Amino acid sequence: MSKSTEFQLVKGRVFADLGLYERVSGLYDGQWLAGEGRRRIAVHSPINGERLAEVAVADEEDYSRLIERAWMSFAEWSLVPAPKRGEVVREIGDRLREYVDTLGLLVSLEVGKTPVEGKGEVQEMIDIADFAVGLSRQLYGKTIASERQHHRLFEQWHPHGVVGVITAFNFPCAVWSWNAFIAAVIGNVVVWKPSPNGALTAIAITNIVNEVLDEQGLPALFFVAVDGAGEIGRLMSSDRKLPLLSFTGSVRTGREVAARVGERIGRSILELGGNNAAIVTPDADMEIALRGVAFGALATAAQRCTTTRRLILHESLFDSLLPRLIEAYRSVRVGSPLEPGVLVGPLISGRAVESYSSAIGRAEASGGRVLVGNSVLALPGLEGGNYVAPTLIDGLAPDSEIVCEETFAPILYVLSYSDLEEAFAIHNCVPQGLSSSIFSNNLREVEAFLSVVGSDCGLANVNAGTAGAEIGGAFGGEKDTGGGRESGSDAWKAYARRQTVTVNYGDELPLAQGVTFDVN
Ligand code: UN1
Repeated sequence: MSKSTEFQLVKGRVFADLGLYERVSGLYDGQWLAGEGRRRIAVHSPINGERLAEVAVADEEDYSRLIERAWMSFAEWSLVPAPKRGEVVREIGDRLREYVDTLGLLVSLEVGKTPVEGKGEVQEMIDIADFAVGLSRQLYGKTIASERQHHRLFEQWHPHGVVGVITAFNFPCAVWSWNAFIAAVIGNVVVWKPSPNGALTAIAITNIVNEVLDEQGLPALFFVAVDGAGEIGRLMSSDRKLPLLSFTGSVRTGREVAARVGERIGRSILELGGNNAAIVTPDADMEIALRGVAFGALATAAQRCTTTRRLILHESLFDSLLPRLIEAYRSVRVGSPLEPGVLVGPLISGRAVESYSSAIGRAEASGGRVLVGNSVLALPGLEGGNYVAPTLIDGLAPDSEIVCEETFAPILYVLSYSDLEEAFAIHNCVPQGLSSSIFSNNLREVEAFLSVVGSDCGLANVNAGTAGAEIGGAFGGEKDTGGGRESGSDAWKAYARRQTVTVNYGDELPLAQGVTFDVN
């Protein structure tokens, strides 16, 4: 079977199963809005450049109506007891279980992940749904000992209202669900602006989750507005009717979003770029280090914000571990994710391929040496796809401009260190602070890495790669990464407003701090 026939077959099966068409609406405000008279954007597969569908996008008027409807839903949903809201999210998680394979394949078609990674992403949604169900019975507030007699002091957590979620192409559904399911059990309603490159996945998910709500006679809670040229994103950032906005994307756009949200004194959760490093010491288990670095640096074609972009290698390992890594880079299969054995799929767009080439050019101009890679690949039968060879570069200064930037492409900078203090200095010298890892079986090295003088990132891994976090922990990073936390642990608190309550049940009015104020 030719690659193109196989692609069409997979597409036909996925579209039929998920109720997608060649022309779809990218606007759900309680119902799918008809595309007539609306602008459309085309969604292309990065696998072969084929047009998957045309999506009708929202304009300003559509957006205002959508926000109005979302607040109407909130009035109803916020009165449902939290454990009951949890039950609804459980039903949603169960429904998603029925679609793991096809949704996973849609992720492959639309953003180029391997099916196992696409499926993993849908699994991540199911996991967070389970987490949110448990959370729906654990939205605890504290009771605090009051200093005044016959007074009760406690705190409670209320939903914000309508929460905006802007997601990137690279995790076209998991990142939305981290926000959406947790926000929903707290009582919020969610408005989603997906990346145009992940629009079909967003549409399919929105269909599935609202179907469950509809069956239960509940109002729509998960709204979606696909954006044509950034205007919906801008409206969301400036909109006081979105008290909280969660944004995942580049540092550059994140700065704009944060400024707009800050201007209106709203709240934001920022999940911006990473520039994650793995330190490998002479005391590492080299098999684990090799696999951990390769997965971290190559999975999802290096288009995760947690991708390993810098390898900080002890100078003694340049003759042993590095040649093995070069060999792994040489032999890893790049191609259509639909083909068995392929580990590295396409980049999302032609522009991403250009940034790959330009980053390598700049690295070479700064004294970098390409050890393997540096080629844009034209693969037979996949002419319209965006394929590049995974690239290793050494010889660069750790603080050189290109090493300090996040390039969303499979380029790994290999940097050398001689003592651990130097490794930490190199590690922490970039502006981003998302994920980090150390490969070592030496307790002292590991604990130093985890101490205050070690990794300055939001995520620290020991003998595990920088990518591939579980949903149970809070996810996010420091410095230019934006400080936001999503997913597990107590990240839910960002989706709620805390209210400190004082109740006087006595027959006097004692004042705090012993203040007296007698008016008669
Ligand atoms: C992202 O790249 O935006 O830890 C999120 C990981 C995934 C999530 C990445 N669970 O790599």
